[in-house]
Amino acid sequence: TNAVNDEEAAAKAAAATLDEGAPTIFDKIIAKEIPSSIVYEDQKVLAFRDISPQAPVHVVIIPKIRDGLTELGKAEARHGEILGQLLYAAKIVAEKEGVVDGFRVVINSGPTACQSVYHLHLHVLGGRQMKWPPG
Ligand code: D5M
Repeated sequence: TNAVNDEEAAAKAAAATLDEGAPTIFDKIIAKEIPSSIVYEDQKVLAFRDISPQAPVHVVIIPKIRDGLTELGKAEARHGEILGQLLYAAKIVAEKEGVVDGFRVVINSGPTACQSVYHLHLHVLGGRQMKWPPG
């Protein structure tokens, strides 16, 4: 469909202009320079509602400090702790959102996976029956 093609085109454009040091829209969300609907926050991570929800519950979880983690495919051993914290935050968010009995966590890494923001993030999706394969 066109929607899928648009997503792919946007992801490729984002990757083509990717500068590892460049700030992303998520830096503005962290700095509260643009509004977001925050559902959970602690010292290390921030969780807010996705602007384009793909399920009744769709929350994005990010590390407050990117530290080179533009995408999961760039992770190094030193990122292990924050990666674990992000995954645990996904469970906290699922609980807060009332979907802990059935939810999905997605990480898109790179243009082939349609990543569009190069600041590592988890998607927490729930509130409806999920399908497999995810597409
Ligand atoms: O996911 C990037 C996600 O980020 C995508 O689902 C939209 C979301 N997004 C982008 N800008 C915003 C703002 N301003 N608020 C909330 N959510 C936002 P990816 O896996 O890179 O495709």
